[in-house]
Amino acid sequence: MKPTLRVMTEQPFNAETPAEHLTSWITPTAVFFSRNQGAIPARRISLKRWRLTVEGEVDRQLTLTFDELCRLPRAIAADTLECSGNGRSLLGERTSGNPWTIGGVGNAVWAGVWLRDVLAEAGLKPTARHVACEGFDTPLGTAGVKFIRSIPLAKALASTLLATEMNGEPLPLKHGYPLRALALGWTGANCVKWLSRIMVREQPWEGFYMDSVYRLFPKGQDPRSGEVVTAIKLKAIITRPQPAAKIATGSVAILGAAYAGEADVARVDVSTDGGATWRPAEFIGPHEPYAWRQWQFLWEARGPGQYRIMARAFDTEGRAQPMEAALNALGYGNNGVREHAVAVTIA
Ligand SMILES: Nc1nc2c(c(=O)[nH]1)N[C@H]1C(S)=C(S)[C@@H](COP(=O)(O)O)O[C@H]1N2
Ligand SMILES: [Mo]
Repeated sequence: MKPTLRVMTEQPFNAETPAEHLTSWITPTAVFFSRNQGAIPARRISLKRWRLTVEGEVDRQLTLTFDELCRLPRAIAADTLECSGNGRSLLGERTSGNPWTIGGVGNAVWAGVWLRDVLAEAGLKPTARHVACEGFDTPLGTAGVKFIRSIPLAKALASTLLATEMNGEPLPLKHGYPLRALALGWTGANCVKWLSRIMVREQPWEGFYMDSVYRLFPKGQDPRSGEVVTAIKLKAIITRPQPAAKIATGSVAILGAAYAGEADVARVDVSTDGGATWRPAEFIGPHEPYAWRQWQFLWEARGPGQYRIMARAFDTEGRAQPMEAALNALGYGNNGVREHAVAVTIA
């Protein structure tokens, strides 16, 4: 059977990964979630025509060809990418936006060059504080606002990859071919696809995608009163069994993943009785910075009945995943535990 995404909107194309495809450490590229504010370019740009410009608070403005970019030292990093709105439909309160369940997240191994090496070629002026990235995708809608986002210079220098490859292949068209930014451990909105222009600035970029959305503010307040969404929050998800699955009594492997953005997941606890008692899960597979950890919990399901299984993550800095996420007007960052509750019928 051909793997498929759960499509939420066709135009722009927004689709999430079904939970059964979140069980491997690397999310297969074919089912990796897709989130777009504008139109995915119709075809791959020719690499001969493609250029990356670097401008603003730099000593030398640069215009790099693809070959010139690829001559910089090669960088490889795993990174779990999550859309800021992931989990929105599982919030207690309704907020507008794409109705993600748990599949607005995926892990891949990305390769390319470090943004810091590109910035070093251009040379930073002492006034440089923020790095704005612009993609060449065409906006949808009458306002025609381009997807431009800036990140603080410190993040750009410390841990931001410019990726030309995803899981060992050229970046697929819908994930930003031929180049995308990846602020490692930060939400998708900080990871501009189809990257063509880098603007080094004194101030953050101002515009719709910086000031009106991707901010955490209470309903009815000015978006600008809220913080810009940056790092991905601590969260555990259950990938198997599916909600409302029917399973026979006996040994049941509960599978899941847990991620912590820039932090490291230290432990995942699992409850099979709706949160009354908890026991630690066991980690399986690779353990890399910025990447999720897969885990399993072997459960002896003895009697028939309804069970509520839950998972909760803890990081190495002593933080616990909240039982309920803090609410904000746009429903970002739902990392509450309740969304992982599933009803299991024992046959
Ligand atoms: N140029 C451009 N970059 C973009 C976007 C976009 O619409 N245009 N969407 C952002 C958002 S909100 C997310 S969650 C990620 C999604 O990346 P993916 O489609 O590769 O999964 O891309 C980000 N980068
Ligand atoms: Mo996103």
